[in-house]
Amino acid sequence: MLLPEGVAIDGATGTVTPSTGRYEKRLSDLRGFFHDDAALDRAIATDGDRVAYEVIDYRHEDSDLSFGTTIMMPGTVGGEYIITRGHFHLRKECGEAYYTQSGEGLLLLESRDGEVKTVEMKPGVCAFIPPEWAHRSINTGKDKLVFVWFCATDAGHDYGIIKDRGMRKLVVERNGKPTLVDNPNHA
Ligand code: PAN
Ligand code: ZN
Repeated sequence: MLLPEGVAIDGATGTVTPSTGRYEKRLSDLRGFFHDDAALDRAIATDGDRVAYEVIDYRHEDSDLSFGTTIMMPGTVGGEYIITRGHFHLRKECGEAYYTQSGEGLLLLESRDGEVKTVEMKPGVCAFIPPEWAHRSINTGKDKLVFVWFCATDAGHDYGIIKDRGMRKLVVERNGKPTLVDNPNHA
């Protein structure tokens, strides 16, 4: 039987204590997700293959509910702000919530039929991600972007569609400001 417990989440660093797992994605892991792979190669050659984001979870297979944090580094690749891969959930009834703790960003969402929405990510805002909306978070700030996510344990991730087709929109830095533009590679 699972026992109740308090889990400490540091909103500045994103550490989760206790946690059940973690992974990180480096720039090279995001090849095919940014719009400009040549710019990605140049960024890796210049800065090294740095960590783009880290995910820490509190997750028990015997419970329907999981949560954790995502910690995103600042920066751009070919003018595009650092992104997560982005995914649909495999289980079609599964939504999610993203509660931003620190930093600033944009949550980019795209429905199955191609509607695009954004939700501002900043401390105090909990973004509701409905089922059947692909979601990608984007760090548009100068500091780390840290958010807590709450999701069904067995929601599952489908990365294929986003990787193959791309999302319809990109968020790029224009005159120092985040700007939503069409993705020239969208298939
Ligand atoms: C989040 C994401 C996390 C990393 O936990 O998985 O922010 O983003 P990608 O999985 O798109 O690389 C979530 O949405 N879980 O369902
Ligand atoms: Zn998700």
